[in-house]
Amino acid sequence: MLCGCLAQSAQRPNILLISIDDLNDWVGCLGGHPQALTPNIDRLARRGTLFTNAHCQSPVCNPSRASMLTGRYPHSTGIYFLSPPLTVAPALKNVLTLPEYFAKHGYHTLAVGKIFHGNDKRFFHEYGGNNGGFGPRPKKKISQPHGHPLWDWGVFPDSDDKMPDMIAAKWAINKLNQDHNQPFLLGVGFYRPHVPMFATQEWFDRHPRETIQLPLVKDDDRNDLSQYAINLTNLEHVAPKHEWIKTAGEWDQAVQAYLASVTFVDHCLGLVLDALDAGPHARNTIIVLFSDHGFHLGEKQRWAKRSLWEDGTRVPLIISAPGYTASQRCPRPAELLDIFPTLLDLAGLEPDENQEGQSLVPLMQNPIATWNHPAITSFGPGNYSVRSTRYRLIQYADSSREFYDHQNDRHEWTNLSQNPELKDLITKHAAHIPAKEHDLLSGNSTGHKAFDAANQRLAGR
Ligand SMILES: [Ca+2]
Ligand SMILES: [Ca+2]
Repeated sequence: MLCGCLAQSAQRPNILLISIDDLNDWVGCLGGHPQALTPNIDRLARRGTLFTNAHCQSPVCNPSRASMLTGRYPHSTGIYFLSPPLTVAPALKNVLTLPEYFAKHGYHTLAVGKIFHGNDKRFFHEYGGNNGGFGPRPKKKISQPHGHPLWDWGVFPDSDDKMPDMIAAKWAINKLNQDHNQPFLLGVGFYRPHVPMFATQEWFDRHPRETIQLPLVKDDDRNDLSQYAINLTNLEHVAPKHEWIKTAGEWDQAVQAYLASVTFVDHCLGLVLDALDAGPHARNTIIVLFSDHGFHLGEKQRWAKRSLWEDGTRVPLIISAPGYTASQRCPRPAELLDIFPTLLDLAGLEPDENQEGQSLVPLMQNPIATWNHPAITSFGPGNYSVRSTRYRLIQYADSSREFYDHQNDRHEWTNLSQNPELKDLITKHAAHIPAKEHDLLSGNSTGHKAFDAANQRLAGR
């Protein structure tokens, strides 16, 4: 039995798992911004299936990654926000994370950069370091004097070689050029476009300031939201206020810096893909690319992550595997926690019935197959989004709701939750809101503070 297993494992496909931090749908092939320049993500999409309706399980790094890497929803583990780490969650006590699971089944596991939200080293056989994480910072902020130390944007440093993402790409390239005795799982976790939105002059030159188009924002967009929704997505957040960014004349510069950061990270990805194609593992490697959540750049008069709207939840997700059809676009809802069961399926490993996601292989075989699994995202207990192929329902802890029709309203400007003709459809979506949810594990993070602040206002305190 064991011998058979080992013999099989030698032929299993390698896995290249690429994570990009805080990348929304401003990607050429997703069309989220007309000026997004991502030739390498686009070419990866052409060799596999692009899930055009993919969503995170939480619009915050730590819970999104904890969910994706364990195959469990935040509402099943209590990890809703930036703390605590997944290692302390009682519900995950005996759960193997994705690299640990593959290691147990004969894989050599390696990573560089940010795959987990911290502590990557303990989950992989080999770890190439974070190499400075969010990257070098100038002595004095470039764009603005106030706020969180990471919140800055502009041209910096003077060489790509000083960027952790470039160092990570080179580490990964070296590993891809080597022969391995076992199948490998290689994680490459890029940090940009996460703040600080710094990149060298070259990448800013690809996006000249005078040409920058701002995202479409409707001034009265928030008039059909509950006060709870506005509070939850604004109180106690660390991002700069939209009003400040506008009046300080920084909006176009921040958009330029985000686009430049995305084009830079896309360049790093391209180097890794070139090395894979030129090396010994070109024909037997599955590639998965994802971002951990979306990002607002002014939409709904706010910035950054931590929202249940399309800007907060939609992510790039591309899966390319040997023998599967290339250049496919799948409009069915996909979730990041589907990655784990999908990889088990593609690698020929037994499904793990405790996984809460679905293998996406049926959608790689037929991208428009019937699919009754909407994407569920939460932001603290009681706050859920349910995204189907066409619609999004949001229900907050105060029972207020939003309902959007993406066929006619891709920006989610018109809340249809009070439309009597849609009552049945809304009820159908609401049936997917979890009936049971894990308590919020305690921690000290922006998410905890925003959640507490919104709930205190609700209680009239
Ligand atoms: Ca992130
Ligand atoms: Ca609106």
